[in-house]
Amino acid sequence: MARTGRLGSALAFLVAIALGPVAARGDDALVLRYDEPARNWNQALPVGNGRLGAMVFGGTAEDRLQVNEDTVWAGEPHDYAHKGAAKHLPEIRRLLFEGKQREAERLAMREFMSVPLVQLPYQPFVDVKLRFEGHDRVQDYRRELDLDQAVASVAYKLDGVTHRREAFSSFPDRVLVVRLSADQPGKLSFRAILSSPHKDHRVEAQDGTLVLDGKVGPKRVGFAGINADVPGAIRFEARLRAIADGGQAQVTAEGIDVRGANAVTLVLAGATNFKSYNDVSGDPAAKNREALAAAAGKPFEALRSAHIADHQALFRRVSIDLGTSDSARLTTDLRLKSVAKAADPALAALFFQYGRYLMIASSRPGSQPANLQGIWNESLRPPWDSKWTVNINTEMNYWPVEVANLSECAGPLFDMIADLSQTGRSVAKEQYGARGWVLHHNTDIWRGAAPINASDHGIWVTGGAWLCHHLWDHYLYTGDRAFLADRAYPIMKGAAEFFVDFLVEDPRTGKLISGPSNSPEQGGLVMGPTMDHQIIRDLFANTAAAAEVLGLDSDFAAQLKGMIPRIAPNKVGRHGQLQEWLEDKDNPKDEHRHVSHLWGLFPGSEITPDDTPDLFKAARQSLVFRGDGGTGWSKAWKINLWARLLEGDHAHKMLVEALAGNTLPNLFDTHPPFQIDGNFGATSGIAEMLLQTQNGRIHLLPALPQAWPTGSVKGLRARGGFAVDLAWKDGKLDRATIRSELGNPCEVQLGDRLVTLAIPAGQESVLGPDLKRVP
Ligand code: FUC
Repeated sequence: MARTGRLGSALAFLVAIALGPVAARGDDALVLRYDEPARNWNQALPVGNGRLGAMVFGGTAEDRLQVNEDTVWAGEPHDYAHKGAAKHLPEIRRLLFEGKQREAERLAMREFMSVPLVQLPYQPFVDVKLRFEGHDRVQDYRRELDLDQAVASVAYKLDGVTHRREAFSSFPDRVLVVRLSADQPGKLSFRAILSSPHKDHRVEAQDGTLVLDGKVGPKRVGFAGINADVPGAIRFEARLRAIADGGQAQVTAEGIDVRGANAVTLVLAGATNFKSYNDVSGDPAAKNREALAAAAGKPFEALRSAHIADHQALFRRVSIDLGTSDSARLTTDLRLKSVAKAADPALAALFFQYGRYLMIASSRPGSQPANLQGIWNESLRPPWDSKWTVNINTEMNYWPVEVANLSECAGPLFDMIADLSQTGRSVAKEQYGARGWVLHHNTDIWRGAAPINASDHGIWVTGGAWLCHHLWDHYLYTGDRAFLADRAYPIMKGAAEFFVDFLVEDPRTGKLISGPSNSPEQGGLVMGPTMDHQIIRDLFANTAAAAEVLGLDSDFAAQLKGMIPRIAPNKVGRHGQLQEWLEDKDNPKDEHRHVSHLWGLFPGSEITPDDTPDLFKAARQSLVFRGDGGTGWSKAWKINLWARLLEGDHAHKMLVEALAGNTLPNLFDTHPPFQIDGNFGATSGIAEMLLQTQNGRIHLLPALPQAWPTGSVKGLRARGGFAVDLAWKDGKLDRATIRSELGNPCEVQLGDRLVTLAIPAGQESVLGPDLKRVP
């Protein structure tokens, strides 16, 4: 007998049962609701603390929590740069300039790709299974995810006893917590089991704790028949402890058996030996012992309230009300099924907040950034390895982070960019003979930066430059000079240096162009894709602006500014489209999911109705040609693009199509399959419909759809250090409150009206329907 607990006082027992999922819940509008257990992973509900995540199934006879830890990856520290490849660069360019694309791609495939050719996959961690004998036919079953509390819960009745379970992943206490209870004394009995999909693992009982330790094995990885065997360096450990109130708990290697308890708190700690992309000398057992010793000593209520307080400090910064309808009474899966037919504005609001919830759950200071699946992955061979694809997907993950008031959650992205600015240096040097750093279209936990998979789409040079847009944006939103000086600028400078060395003159026009590269992910290897030029102009302009703010490198800033007008400009083609390439060769029937050349419209801001009306029209035409179809993330991008085109009804149409066609029962976006980018992209898109702040202007309700005639949003952020609350009625602004944190000049737009306000730092202005100040 390893552990018994008989101290459950009557009071603790009453508190435990009063805090079931129904009693403790806050706002109904922020709850995902179901009336049956998850039958598959896409119905299970995610919890996470940035690093440690779980998919909660909510079964009755057997419940499952599929657990992830965000540093469990295949592979080992490795420099992927292709040494000496730079000597082939001139020949690849020559072939491309001569129109010999296939030859250029073949040469590049042989001599210019990452070593090995592919990167390594993110891996699952452990499973916790809870077995309840006889819990087969239950009544009043209810399963929920409360976004406001970040708690997943299950409740049902069996033989007159109500059983409840709550699960959350605590950031302050660094553990996953499951609370089990029954509303009659002594009625809780179950067995908890730990397992792992990794072959190399064992489970044992140590001092009343169930311990699973294991290792990620070697992987055979490859692309198009070219394979490599890569050893695994990650060792992982999970520790599970049960703290029982009443009854008895026995821990053996087979599991934890609980008999006749009133309530039980399960606490799970998880860790690996990963320290950084080039250091795997950590001690997972020591980390877990420490986390468990601290957390398991606290009463459940203390764990729960610390978790909720931490979560709400972020989550409650923004509230949104887009109106409601009868659909709001349905379970979440049924709402999704009816959203195309019956208006459900509250589902749009829930989806917006779900993106914020997922950000808080998958990206917290010290964690890895949200990957293609956030942190939730059950497969040893996940789609696209559940890596970071940076030719759209990773950036889309972080589109909402500033505007939706979760600035701190961008920290892990910035940490990753800092790593890449180191690993990308050897790729810049070895493959391009260039200064600075470069990142191609993917990276993994070892921060691979070289071109992977195939030369036609893997050689795309602006991944790092695009990520730098997020660094500058963070400065624009926060005005954080120390961040700009110490973290952002040196990285941006390195990225810009690469392109100063890399850009070449187009012999046909004398313009500077980017290449070899591609327009993700179509048309193959080319010189001068439009997207690259938009991103490089943005990088140069932002880097020069950062240098000026910091009073540094004035010659370099002048050089960058001098190069911008020499870069090949955006061009309008013969179909009225914005050209995707230098040549006017776009196919108007092409409905490819990527809309890369519209980068300058969103997330970039060089194409606007006022400054570049012809390009604005051409970008719209290109988007019309691409159509309204696409993968989950493609539709999410189109929400943002239609919002930038100031067409709210079309943006709303894209949102409804994303919900109806590319959203799983647990509200995860599906490519298909599950890919989290579409969740974050939709959250950003909804924000863009309500508020835009590019180019120094705060544009209120720029793309309000007819479907949301009356509503409000509080706590959005605007570039320049502003917080914005909006309320509207009958499709018109009713009231806007703009709080200034930095005292920056403030130009506000509503329809065709423009006003300039001077709001001192720390103060706010309230504006009425006509943008007049309300006293
Ligand atoms: C890019 C996209 C795919 C997918 C993958 C993860 O390659 O083109 O659609 O999203 O990333």
